[in-house]
Amino acid sequence: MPPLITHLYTADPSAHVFNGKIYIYPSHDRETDIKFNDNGDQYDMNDYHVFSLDSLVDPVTSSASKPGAGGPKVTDHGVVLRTEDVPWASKQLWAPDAAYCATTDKYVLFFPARDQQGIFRIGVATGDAPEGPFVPEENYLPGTFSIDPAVLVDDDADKTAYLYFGGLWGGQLQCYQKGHTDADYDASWAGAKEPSGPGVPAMGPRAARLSADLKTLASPVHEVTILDLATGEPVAADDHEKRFFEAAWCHKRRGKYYFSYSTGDTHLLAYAVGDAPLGPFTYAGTLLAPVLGWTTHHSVVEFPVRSDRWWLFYHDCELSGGVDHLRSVKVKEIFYDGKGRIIGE
Ligand code: FUB
Repeated sequence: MPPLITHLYTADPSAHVFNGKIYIYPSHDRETDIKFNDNGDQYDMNDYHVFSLDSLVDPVTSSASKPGAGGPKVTDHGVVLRTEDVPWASKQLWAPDAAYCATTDKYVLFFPARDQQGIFRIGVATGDAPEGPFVPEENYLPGTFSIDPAVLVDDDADKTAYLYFGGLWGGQLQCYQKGHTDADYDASWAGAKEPSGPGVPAMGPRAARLSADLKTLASPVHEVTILDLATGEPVAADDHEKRFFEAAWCHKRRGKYYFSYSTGDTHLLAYAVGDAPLGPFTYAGTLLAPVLGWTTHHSVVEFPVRSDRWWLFYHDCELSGGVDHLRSVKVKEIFYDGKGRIIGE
């Protein structure tokens, strides 16, 4: 597939349909001299752009064969938030997401960044339109930590919203093995370390219910369980082809919740299925094989709404010739079989 956006490097695409259009909330990758390391320091992004598309020309049937030729027309709405706009943030605006809040009639951008102490937190910023601009809160969302926020607004009467987050290694999730408060943060786990060993379960992504205005957590932080289909037990920490690493996403189809994620150092997009927004989810397979580049990160969205056509937004490093921190957003259609399993790779 050709990249959707070729005038900037973009990654970690969170796509949503607002007012009949697709909006993409990606990271904005940039050149840096910072050396590649397992802490992800080279992902040194400092602003966000928002992009929109009126339609998705099917990349399979369109004549598009190279970047910029014949693919869907994408509008760049420009810079919508910068690090220097965010009072609590010091650096590294990583993978964002956004949601519409019916209670306030506002659009809310969720984003991770390091705070002044170098700890990753999740911030919120609000705007009047899906394309922003977004005004950040003075402080990060209380009770949050780590990276990669993703929001599911459920289709119940209250439009209950759930925030998923977390990421291992540079994302610091492994530093919260004792609990979810600042007092539980264990700096001795910082760096490329994670739980391991016979019988040790993988760390789960974190999730919580959001308040009606989407600006605070309305429930305690919960560790999401991903069960191994074969054993019925939580996926093992040493099972790097199945364990959660980062890039949480949750979408709902026909009453089932599909929780998808990156497996990190095995470079897969995996998914698990459950009956409730906070899980448990049972591992069900892979969505995407490894792409060119170390990271993989995505979103899944139905477009047009209620069409049962589903699209995987993802990224790879083809446009930069394989530079891990210079990625480009792509899209392709995905399909389900009669049992609701995603026909993956
Ligand atoms: O873009 C920076 C980080 O790389 C994201 O937060 C991760 O999910 C990975 O894609």
